[in-house]
Amino acid sequence: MENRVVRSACRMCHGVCQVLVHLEGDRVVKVTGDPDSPTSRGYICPKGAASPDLLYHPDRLLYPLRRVGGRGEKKWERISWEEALDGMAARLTAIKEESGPEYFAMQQGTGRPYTGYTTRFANAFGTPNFTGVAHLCYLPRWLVSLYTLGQLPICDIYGFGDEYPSCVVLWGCDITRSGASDGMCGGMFQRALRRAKKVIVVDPRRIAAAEKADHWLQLRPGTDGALALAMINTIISEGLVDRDFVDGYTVGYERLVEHVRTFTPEWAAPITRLDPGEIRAAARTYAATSPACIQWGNAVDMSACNAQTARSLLILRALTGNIDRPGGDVLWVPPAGVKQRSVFMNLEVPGLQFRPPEVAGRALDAERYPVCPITHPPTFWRSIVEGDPYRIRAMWIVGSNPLLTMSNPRQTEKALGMLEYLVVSDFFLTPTAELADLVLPAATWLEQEDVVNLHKIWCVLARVKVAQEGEARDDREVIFDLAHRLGLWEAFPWESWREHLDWALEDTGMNFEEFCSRGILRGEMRYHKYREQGFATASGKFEIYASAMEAMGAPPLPVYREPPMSPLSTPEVAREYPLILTTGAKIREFFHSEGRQISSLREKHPDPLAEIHPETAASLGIEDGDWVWVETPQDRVKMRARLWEGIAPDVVSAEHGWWFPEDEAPGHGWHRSNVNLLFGEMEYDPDSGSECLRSWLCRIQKV
Ligand SMILES: Nc1nc2c(c(=O)[nH]1)N[C@H]1C(S)=C(S)[C@@H](COP(=O)(O)OP(=O)(O)OC[C@H]3O[C@@H](n4cnc5c(=O)[nH]c(N)nc54)[C@H](O)[C@@H]3O)O[C@H]1N2
Ligand SMILES: Nc1nc2c(c(=O)[nH]1)N[C@H]1C(S)=C(S)[C@@H](COP(=O)(O)OP(=O)(O)OC[C@H]3O[C@@H](n4cnc5c(=O)[nH]c(N)nc54)[C@H](O)[C@@H]3O)O[C@H]1N2
Ligand code: SF4
Ligand SMILES: [Mo]
Repeated sequence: MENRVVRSACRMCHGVCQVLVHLEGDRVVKVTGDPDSPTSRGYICPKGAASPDLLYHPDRLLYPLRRVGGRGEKKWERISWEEALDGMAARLTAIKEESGPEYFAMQQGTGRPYTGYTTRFANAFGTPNFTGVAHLCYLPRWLVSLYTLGQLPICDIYGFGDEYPSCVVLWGCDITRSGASDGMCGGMFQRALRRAKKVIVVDPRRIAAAEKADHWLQLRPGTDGALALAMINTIISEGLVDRDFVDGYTVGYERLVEHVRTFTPEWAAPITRLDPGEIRAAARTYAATSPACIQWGNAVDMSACNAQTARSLLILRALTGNIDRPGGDVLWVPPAGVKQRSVFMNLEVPGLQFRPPEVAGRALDAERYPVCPITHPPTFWRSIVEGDPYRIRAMWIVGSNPLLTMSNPRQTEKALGMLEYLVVSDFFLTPTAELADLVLPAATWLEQEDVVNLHKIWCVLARVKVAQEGEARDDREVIFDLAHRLGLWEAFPWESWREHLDWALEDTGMNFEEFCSRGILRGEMRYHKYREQGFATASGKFEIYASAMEAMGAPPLPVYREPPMSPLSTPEVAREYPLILTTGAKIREFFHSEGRQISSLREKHPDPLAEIHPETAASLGIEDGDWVWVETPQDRVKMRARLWEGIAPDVVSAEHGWWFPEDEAPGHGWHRSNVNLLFGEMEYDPDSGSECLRSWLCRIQKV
């Protein structure tokens, strides 16, 4: 048997690492890090190494299945792709003709290879109802970046400008544990941390980077907005502002000075529970050590003021002159000639806009959240249950498991049961997929070819198809085929996926095969671009005072809002539920609700964990490893206690995404340890509609 090694790009998470795929004959036997990769330099995490276990997993969906019994009765028949897609096209056409395109909805989960193609399909079909998780993951940060400076700033850790960050801030982000996020590799970030003179960590948990940090700000969960404002206040009042940048390239500074006058560290101290001196010291370090970059994370996205907090963090970068300078937070230049398909880079390409204006008025969430790029999920699911303003009839979920990954899942379950027609594309029969009428088997990254660009921006990577199990298909081929059956050629003018890839590369002078032999194409980075071309905003400046936010009815200068359930906002609830709950810090071995059936990963992390301070545990008679109930006014779930002094005595951190593939179908015990059951209807962030998943109230009891 011939042994080969193929260079490709991993996609067991958002995907940034270039890897080597080792084959014996046709069989993938191993995946290892690629030492020559500029994006990852040989790094691989446990999920990446487990890729062959996903590819060959015996439970994988390999053929389209049609439901034959009652919903959730687990009776299926295998059908051909022809039959599956013909049937789907017929149902969607009938619904469109009888009721209108808005009676069909789509959902996707986190960013995946097909991001941009699902929205393109929804737009082309004509439905404004596209939902998912974008309101509480990454998109609020990205959107306010567009409104503030025209592009998302990203940490410059690669040394392209011969400088590395002297100060690194990790704000609600634990990238060295998770492996990767938002297009950055944890291994590369570890190098940046080692090289930095100063490290600042903002996290209620003592993450690995906090151990050696110069400042670890262990704030009360959900209060990042107050801390950021107090740091802005300090930098202004102590004269640490980079005047050249602020005077030359921003608007609204004077109004900001007035606005933050009362947001002193003394104001923030009782909110964040940090010492005013600690806040001042961290602000001074950040402002005085340059270049500095802020690696911000998902914790910023899930509060009562996520867009506002993100705005404050953008303003901190501008006040200190760290925007688009080497070693700071930069605006990447994408590789020349590659047609940018990423939603994060190119808004011109049809389908990359989340809601076409001509159908926006028929969306289910008429009273929109201004910074919510999708149909607001809680409003969406409620509208199905209540049939108000109308009840959608059909839905296609591509790669999401909302029963596990979204708040208030009992309502979601009810809603899914009320649909006339549900299609789910996935690798496995998850608790969500089990409720479908039709399930479509998706190809893993080892079965796909791609010009990988989502999230990274400064480069594109080659992904090479090396395997094919059963009839699993690339979701994008499925979207193309269905679109063509529906006559949507204008939005999908390519006969095949490969033709599309060749099209995306045509201006580089390479076809897909030639690109694969190169493996990576990089943009030619230039810094300080704003000096010649300004910023891509209405004023051409960095908008400290954001006119775009104002136009949408959102505060144009950043504010802080207290979580709707907290010791300060609901002291009466806090008497019965005295602990502060944060959920969903990412697990190294799993991607959200994925991977629980992969034994090489599950062995390393067998049970759902809730972290509790040893003193708190002792007062409740709980020992390390005990099963406990984590309970909120909404519901309770069972988790294993992990005692840890790296968390404050009144804070609990619980993992998300837990179901038990080894348990009986249907359901696989999804009610047992699913933290999202703990969150029901609530007061959502008025800008983004985000749920407050990082700061709620709970109590703990031994099972
Ligand atoms: N309480 C709480 N809840 C959270 C979070 C939290 O911090 N706290 N985090 C939130 C965040 S940040 C996010 S992004 C969401 C994630 O939410 P989801 O994206 O819904 O979560 P996943 O479990 O990653 O994915 C769901 C399904 O997609 C399938 N899948 C994976 N890749 C593919 C593919 O290429 N094609 C197809 N068709 N299917 C695929 C998987 O098998 C899995 O069953 O969860 C959110 N949920
Ligand atoms: N292994 C693995 N990697 C992943 C994922 C995965 O599921 N598994 N998911 C991917 C996705 S979709 C995302 S969005 C990213 C997210 O990855 P990150 O951006 O790193 O975010 P999280 O891991 O969700 O949370 C980071 C930190 O936030 C802290 N935290 C909790 N509450 C608060 C708070 O109120 N304020 C502050 N400042 N910090 C708080 C937690 O203690 C945790 O250490 O990871 C991606 N990478
Ligand atoms: S961090 Fe993500 S891209 Fe890198 S090896 Fe792990 S799963 Fe793959
Ligand atoms: Mo996410």
